[in-house]
Amino acid sequence: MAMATALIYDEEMTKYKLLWVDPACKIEVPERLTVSHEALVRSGLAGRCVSIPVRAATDEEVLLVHSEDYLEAVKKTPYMSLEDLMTFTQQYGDVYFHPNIYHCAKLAVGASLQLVDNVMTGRLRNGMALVRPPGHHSQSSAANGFCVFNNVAIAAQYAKKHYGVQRVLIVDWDVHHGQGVQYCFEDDPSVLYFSWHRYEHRRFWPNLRESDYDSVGRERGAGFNINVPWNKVGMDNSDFLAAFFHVLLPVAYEFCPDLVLVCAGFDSAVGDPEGNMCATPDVFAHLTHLLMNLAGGKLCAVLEGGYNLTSLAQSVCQTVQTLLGDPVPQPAELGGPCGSALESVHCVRSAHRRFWSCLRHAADPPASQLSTERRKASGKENNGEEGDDEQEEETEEGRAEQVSWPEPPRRVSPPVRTAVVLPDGVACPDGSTPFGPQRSHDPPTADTHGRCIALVEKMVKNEMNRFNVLKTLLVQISRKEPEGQKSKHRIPVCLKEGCGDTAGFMQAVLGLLLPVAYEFDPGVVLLARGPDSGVEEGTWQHLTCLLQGVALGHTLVLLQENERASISPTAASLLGNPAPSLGPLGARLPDDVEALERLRRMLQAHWKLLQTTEAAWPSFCPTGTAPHTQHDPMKSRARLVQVSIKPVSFTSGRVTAAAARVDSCVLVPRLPVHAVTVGPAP
Ligand code: Q9C
Ligand code: ZN
Repeated sequence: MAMATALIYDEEMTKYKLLWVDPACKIEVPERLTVSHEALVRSGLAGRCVSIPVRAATDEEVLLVHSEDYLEAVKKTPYMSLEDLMTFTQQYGDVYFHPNIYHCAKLAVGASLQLVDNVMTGRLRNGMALVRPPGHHSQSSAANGFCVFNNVAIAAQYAKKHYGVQRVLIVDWDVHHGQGVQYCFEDDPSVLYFSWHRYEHRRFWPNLRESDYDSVGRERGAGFNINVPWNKVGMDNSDFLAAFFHVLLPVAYEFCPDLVLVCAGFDSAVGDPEGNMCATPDVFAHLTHLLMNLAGGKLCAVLEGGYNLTSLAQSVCQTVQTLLGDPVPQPAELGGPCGSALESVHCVRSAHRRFWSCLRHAADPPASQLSTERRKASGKENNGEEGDDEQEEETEEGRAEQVSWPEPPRRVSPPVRTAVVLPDGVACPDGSTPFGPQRSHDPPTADTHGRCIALVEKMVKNEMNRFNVLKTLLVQISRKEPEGQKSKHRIPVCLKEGCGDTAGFMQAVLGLLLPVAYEFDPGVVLLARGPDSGVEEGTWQHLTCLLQGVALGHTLVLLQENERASISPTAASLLGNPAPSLGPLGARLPDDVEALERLRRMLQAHWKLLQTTEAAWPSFCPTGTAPHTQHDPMKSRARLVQVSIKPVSFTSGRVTAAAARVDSCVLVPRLPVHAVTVGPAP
């Protein structure tokens, strides 16, 4: 049971709605909840979750965030006449009351707390609560933006109070700024709040100065409030992933939360009339996956917005299926972030570089900061395009809802997740399946090379990538100097103190390896660990887990013969178990941060997901190579990306253990690694 996923839902929360005409509120409908839940039931996902009953939050719990006066005022709403409800509503912004909303709001808080209880006690691994009303806009003494009580903020305070949680990470991927959450924790260093939001230089609701990137938190909480304002609509998967790779994930790993709460709004997905963004529903599988190994896997997602019922239901399914541990879909076409997204990322990184060691070498604030300020001040550059406000809204809304996108491909839930080929005398790790000759008359070690090749073939046949071309990402971890020519397809990364330096290692994984891996979009990942690599077991597990975000999880891991103690932890990671928390990461060595930053800047001309600034950097052309300016996997002859963290070359290494996710984990006695190279070498 410890690995199970909670689903919390109660039909009662569909039993309130807007009772009068209000164009600002008409999108917040009960069907948001019913379509989401029905999609989970229809897809069989609900049946795989543990269903936890909701409960009503107590006054004491609501008061963890809200004032007594406000609670008492809301308590009276069930007895108000329609006219009184309308009057009561008018003191707040973009929200409506209904005789049953107070009851539902208490259930929404209670559902969030049930989730925290089950995850914090270890009864369940993670979970999602489908709730109405949402919470992240509501404040100590105010309802706002369809929100009555701040579900997630209360959950964070509750976790601190009842479980002694020292650090909570709140990730708000809703397209609106959860200003209520920001106000609640602005001066609190124990809660790190990250929010991206449609901002458009303050022209978008809730039009607050404090939603901009320079609101970093106050006093002891300085550095613990991270705002990524989107100043244009149409942000897509690349833009969202860039914010994760270059802002959220490095900081989150450095912060090392004991619990991750997600303000899971899906109005940032394509088709949503509020967000007008272009991210496809499957991006939420990746956002979820990338967060799932923080806090030892303790992740609670609580529904916030999401107003396109089709997009909402698909996005909820992607999130829940990922929480359940199924392999994540192939990341859709990642063309790299747009200039406006990069400007935002650049601004956030420089605003936060004095607080976080991982950002210390972020670029200086952009020169264009001035233009940003100017645009904000004048607010005029859109003149001529913008007509009557109301009309604009209507057209925009209509446009968004007509957008169509392909239904996300059906995700597999493989019967065999991890197969192993083991050397003699090694027991099969729990949950894995032996691969290769298993009958007693088969020679035990006879053809391990053949078995490895057979395994790769099996993985490849299972799921060809969409180009029907096998692209291999080879990640080699070693203590030796790299050999051979550097190129966009051969990237040696050297750390001063080797792979044993967890902070530096994770910096390289999050800021370099993952963006390249996602953009490369391989069909299979080959992860090979050389002799005495020095990488800590837990760090290795994070690497193994994170790399399963690409190639539909097809990962072939090769371990050294004499490192048998690593077999079980590696198999566990391949099976989808959460990696252990690494502890707050200490300061990275300044030399390493600088070297990695330099490498990132050199490579960003070729790998757009490595970009962190909108400025055009001088193109880097390593001697003797002619990099393609345009990354076209069909035209590119080289199909092998080799990212080597602390130099490599295995020619002399004898490999024993190999493990592959989705149909495979091989332990191959005596296989020289270079023989396993799949596809043409560069
Ligand atoms: N075009 C949440 O997503 N503004 N709240 C409506 C109508 C209010 C969003 C303007 C949006 C509130 C939880
Ligand atoms: Zn929202």
